[in-house]
Amino acid sequence: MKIESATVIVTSPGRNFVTLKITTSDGVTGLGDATLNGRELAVATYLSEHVVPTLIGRDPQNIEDTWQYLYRGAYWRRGPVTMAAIAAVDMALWDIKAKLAGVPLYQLLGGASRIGCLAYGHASGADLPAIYDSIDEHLELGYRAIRVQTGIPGLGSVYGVASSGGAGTAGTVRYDYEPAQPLGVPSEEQWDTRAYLRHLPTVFEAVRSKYGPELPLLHDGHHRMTPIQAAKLGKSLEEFDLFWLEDCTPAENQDALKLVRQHTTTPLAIGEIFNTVWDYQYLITNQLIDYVRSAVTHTGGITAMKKLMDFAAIYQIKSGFHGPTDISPVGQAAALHLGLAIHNFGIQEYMKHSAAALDVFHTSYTFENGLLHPGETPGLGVSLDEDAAAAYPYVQAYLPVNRLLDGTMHDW
Ligand code: GCO
Ligand code: MG
Repeated sequence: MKIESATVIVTSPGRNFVTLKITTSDGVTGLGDATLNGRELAVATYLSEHVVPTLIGRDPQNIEDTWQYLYRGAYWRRGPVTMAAIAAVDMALWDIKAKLAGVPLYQLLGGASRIGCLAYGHASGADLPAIYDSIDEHLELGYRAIRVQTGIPGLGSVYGVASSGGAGTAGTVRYDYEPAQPLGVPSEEQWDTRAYLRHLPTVFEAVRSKYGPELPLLHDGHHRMTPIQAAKLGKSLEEFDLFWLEDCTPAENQDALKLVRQHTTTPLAIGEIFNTVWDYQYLITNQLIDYVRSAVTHTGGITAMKKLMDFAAIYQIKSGFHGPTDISPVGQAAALHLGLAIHNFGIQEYMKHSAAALDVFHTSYTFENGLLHPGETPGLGVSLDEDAAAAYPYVQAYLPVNRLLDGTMHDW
């Protein structure tokens, strides 16, 4: 059996997605997600110009060899574009292998370790009443764990807070939060870390007292704090028992996380912008994080993430795979098969895709009683309607940028 063709499909049903479709000489097809929010065409071009020509004629069953061929063979290693491209190939080959075996992919990864994957949803609001409404909506949808993001008095639009009527692409669908916008240039948001550090604990105090001690609550700091600020925040949130504080610092200076750890027992989750196990080596071996936040889509696919999670398991570090809507249904399915199979699953981020996206991608995963399950369809369990995809051409969209009140560029 050989790889006969590989095509890159860029479609924008409400937001952009990049999908690789591999077809074998036996007519079996596999799908992989290569979506990199705001930089989609870089990955699409990397795939079509540099990767696809080298795939034709290869044995689709040799997944590890193909992974190493693309990683080592490029000479230029790592980085989000390269690793998203490798991830797409890897997912598509696992999809094919599981279809050939006639089993859902998780069976090839060791079988199910649980009945389903606990999901968390995104609740947000400009103020407490809006946050309560959003949490209530999520609880009604069945979520059993909730991320809470809040507006900050005195600041305009900030990360993580849905604007009413729908933030982001096309402005038609309310995702609870969808950051990339088709504005020609990135929108500009404002930031004031001191105001945030003052306000956030008051929100968690109110939410915790309204919803009681059981509900797992999460929060995303989105890389905005210095280590000492993060330490202070983690400490001030301790009494509200967060499931995790995500991306408290940019984590480029990984040693700095020691300072955060010394000051707080609030669990830390980091890694959505990481793309290889090497980005985690120091954090894992020094036990500076509790959850691995990578997306299967951005970290070299299932092959690489399985190894990364096995490494993390030695240190009792669990998964918290990145799963906002910029991970396509294909990437989300890959995360669910892996999450169902590994022992050290922690939680899965889940925002339902828009109706338009689900018109293009047909999924077999389910969400019931707060748990996601990848379904029993052989392979990844996602198909792509290419005619529907063609009706949604690419729309240039950018993630926002962030400035402090005096105009200084800050981490978004
Ligand atoms: C998350 C992330 C996202 C990112 C987005 C960028 O925790 O889900 O921080 O909201 O901002 O993936 O494209
Ligand atoms: Mg995040």
